[in-house]
Amino acid sequence: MLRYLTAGESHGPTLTTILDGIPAGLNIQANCIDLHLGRRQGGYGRGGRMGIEYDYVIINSGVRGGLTTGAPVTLVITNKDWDNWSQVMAPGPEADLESNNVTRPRPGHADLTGAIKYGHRDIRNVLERSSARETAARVAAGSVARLLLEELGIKLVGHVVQIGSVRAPETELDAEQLELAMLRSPVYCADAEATEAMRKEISQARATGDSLGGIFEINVFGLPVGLGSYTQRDRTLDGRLAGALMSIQAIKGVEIGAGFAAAAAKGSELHDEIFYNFEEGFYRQTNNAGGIEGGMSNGAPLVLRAAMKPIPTLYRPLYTVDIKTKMPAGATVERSDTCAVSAASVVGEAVVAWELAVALLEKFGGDTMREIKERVAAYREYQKNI
Ligand code: EPS
Repeated sequence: MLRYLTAGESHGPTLTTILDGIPAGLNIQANCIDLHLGRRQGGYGRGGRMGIEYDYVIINSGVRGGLTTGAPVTLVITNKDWDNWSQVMAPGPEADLESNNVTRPRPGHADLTGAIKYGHRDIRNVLERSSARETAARVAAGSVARLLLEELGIKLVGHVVQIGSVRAPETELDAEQLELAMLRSPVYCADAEATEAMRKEISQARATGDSLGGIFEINVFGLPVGLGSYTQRDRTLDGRLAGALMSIQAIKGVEIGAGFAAAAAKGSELHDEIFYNFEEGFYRQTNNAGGIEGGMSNGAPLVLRAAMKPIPTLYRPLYTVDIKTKMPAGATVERSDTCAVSAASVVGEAVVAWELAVALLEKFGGDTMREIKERVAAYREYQKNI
C-alpha cells in the first residue's frame, strides 16, 4: 500500500516526508526531485520567501546507490529561513512566544477557523502549518511517484490556463510540445500571447497590493485502461484525483474533461464515440470525458483542471477582527506572493502523480519495478487485443 505523510512548519527547521510502499529497484536521483522543487519555487508573481529558499532534497532512508530498497523513503527539505525564526519557533521553553504573534486573522486563510479549532490564541500556530510552504514536501513525494510512472511510459504535464481575467486558448499540442511551451513561459502557460497578458495582470495586482488566482490544467499521457474502479465510491479514480487536487492550499474547484461545461451540453454532443483499429485497438476521436469513464482511466489522456483562489494575504489588507481585543482591524500582512498559480500547477502534477501511482500499484501489485514493468507491458498488449 502506497502512502505518505508530511511534517514541518513554514519557519521550522525542515519539511519532512516519509513515503511507505515504494517498490524496490526504482531509480531515484535527488536532482530529479530538486528539478520539480525548483519549478515549484518559480513563476512570475512569487514572493520574497522564494528569494531566501533554494529547495533541495536530502534522501535519508530507503534508497541505496540510487535505487529504492522497498524500505520507507524519507525526504527532508531544510528551511533556510529557520535561521531568522529559530527563537520564535523553538520547540523548547526558550521559545519567544511574544514577538511575531498573530491576532488579526486574514479573511480566506485558515487563521480564524484554525485558531478556534485548535484553541490557539496566537494564530502563528495555525499559519505555520497551513502555509503553502508545506506543498514543497508534497512535491518531493509526488516527484518520486512521477519517476515510477515515467519508468512505465506515463508522462505528466501541468500548465497554467488562466490567471486573473486572462484565459489561454485551448491547445492541441502533444505531450512533448506542451511541456516545452510551458517551460518557456515565466508563468508556465503554453501560449506566448496569454503569457504576456498574464504577466501584465500580475504586475498590476502587485502594484496595487492585491493578489490573483487562476486555473491550471494537468494532462497525463500513456495511462493503461482500468486504473480505479466503479465498484466502490472510494475506488473511483476521478474521486481520488479531485480530492487530491482540492486538498492543495487555495484550490476551490476541480474539473475533469469538459467539467462544468458538460452540464449545459447535450448527450449526443458530449460523449466520446468509440472506434477501433488494429494499430491502436479501441480509441476515441474526442476526449470530453477527460480520460476517465465510470471512475476508471479509459486510455485517453487525463485532463484535469483546478481553480485557485487569489492568495488571502494582501498588502492592502481586508477588514478583520482582532481575536484578542475583539475590535475591528486590518488583517495581518504576512510576506506572500502576488500570484502562485504557476507553483500550484507543479503541486498539482505531484498530487496527481501520487494518486496515479497508488491506483497503478493497486491494479498491478508488485514489490519490485521489474515485476511491475513486466505486468504493465503484458496488460498493454492485452488491452489492445481484447
Ligand atoms: C510559500 C511560503 C510562504 C509564503 C507563501 C508561499 O513563506 P513565508 O510565509 O515565509 O513568506 O511566501 O505562502 C503563502 C502565501 C500562504 O498564504 O501560505 C511557499 O513556499 O510556497
